[in-house]
Amino acid sequence: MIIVERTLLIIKPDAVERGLIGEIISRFERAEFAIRAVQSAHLTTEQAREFYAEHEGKHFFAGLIEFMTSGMVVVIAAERDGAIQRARNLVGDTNSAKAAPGSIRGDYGRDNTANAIHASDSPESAQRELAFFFPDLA
Ligand code: FUP
Repeated sequence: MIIVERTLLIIKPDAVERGLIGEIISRFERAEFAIRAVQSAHLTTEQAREFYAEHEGKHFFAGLIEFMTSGMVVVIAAERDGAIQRARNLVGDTNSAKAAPGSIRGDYGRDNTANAIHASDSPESAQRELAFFFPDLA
């Protein structure tokens, strides 16, 4: 049985600023994801802190919030079977320097923080993150 799954992607400020929205969305479309919702946003500090609440208290938290609120982002609900793990594979390692060539972070990320894209890391995270940005999505 094919289980269609949704995941939440965020094209981060570094990638938006460099004109990579189309390129990144194309990678997901070529990988047979269906784009179900897209929204551009400039996150407030409150939104970024809530979205990344699990990282509060970590050494990189302040820098992460500063970066995520530094410019426009594009938030995407993307769907296909195995969407969460498949998206993580396309995205690559958190640390762009370690991410495989051909992965989005490997090709476009700068470091551990400015790493081009977010993708939900589990079904629980996907559910929470999709509800956070797209509460009306069926
Ligand atoms: P990921 O799921 O790959 O985005 O990675 P994490 O959930 O571990 O981290 C979430 C975000 O925190 C990363 F995308 C960027 C930021 N981060 C840092 O800024 N420095 C670090 O050392 C680790 C993570």
